Amino acid sequence: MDAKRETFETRLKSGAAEIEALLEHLLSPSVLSDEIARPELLRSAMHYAVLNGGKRLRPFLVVESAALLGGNRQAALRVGAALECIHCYSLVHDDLPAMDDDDLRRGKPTVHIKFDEATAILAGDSLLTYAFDVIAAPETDLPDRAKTELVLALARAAGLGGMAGGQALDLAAEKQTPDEAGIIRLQAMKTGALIRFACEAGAIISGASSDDRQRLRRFGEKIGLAFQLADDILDLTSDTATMGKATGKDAARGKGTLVALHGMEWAERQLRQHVEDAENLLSTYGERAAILSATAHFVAERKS
Ligand code: GRG
Repeated sequence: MDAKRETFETRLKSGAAEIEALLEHLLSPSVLSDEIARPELLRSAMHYAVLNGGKRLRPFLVVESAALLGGNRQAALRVGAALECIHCYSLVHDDLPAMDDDDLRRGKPTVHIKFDEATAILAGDSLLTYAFDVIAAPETDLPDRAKTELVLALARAAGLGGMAGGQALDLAAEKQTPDEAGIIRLQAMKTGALIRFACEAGAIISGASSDDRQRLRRFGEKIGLAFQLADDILDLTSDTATMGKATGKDAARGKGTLVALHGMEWAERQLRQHVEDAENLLSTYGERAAILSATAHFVAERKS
């Protein structure tokens, strides 16, 4: 492995450990002020949904984007943990019988299999709500203005006009395959919006200029495109053991993806282009952006 890649992987691993320690604390049985009680079955389902492996890519992007622009690291970790709660909620709900109906996630039984469907729905609901709690809480050491901006941006990324809306379009696409523009929009909403938020959040946390915020946002968009394209390629080329979830489902359902539309060679070329575009957006920061550049490569070259 080359040295750059090794530095990146070490940093991703130590970042994941830090986020997991914080998530462990946030999802402990200790009741917070103004909470009445934490029902144990629901709490343990949330804990299982979140602390079950996972690359922790989104929190890593929040922390590293904030680091690039001089933001408060502890605050970035809390915003990253909040974002991971939303990501994990989306996976729990996506795996439900009414949606993708999957038994395996991150190599383990999905939440509705391990617990039951009602608990999985409530675990997802509570993780979604908790994300906004974690950002707004006094322990997140940021000016109120930054917290409001983060809450607004995260709500827009996760809701009707973002991830949840993208999931609705995805379900509709099983009945009628969208055209290329439709596929791109669906993917930008379903997968891209949270990744874009992760990068933009680093700029908000740092109180960065609007130029920096815009650049980080566009970087997030590019790696969101790369992430989805890589996911579509992996769905065709990888296996359940490596991915920790079912593969080949898109093709089996005849689902419209850009890979299905243009072929593998095009997809790989396009993937390289997204990484190059993402790196070019960071050129103004020079070596300071080396970790974010390496993240763009990782997103495109990941094996799971
Ligand atoms: C149910 C509201 C709602 C939304 C679901 C994210 C999502 C929308 C569905 C997941 C289905 C899926 C496989 C999407 C492709 C991209 C994706 C989110 C992959 C999983 O993310 P990783 O690779 O997973 O970052 P880990 O396990 O590493 O966190």
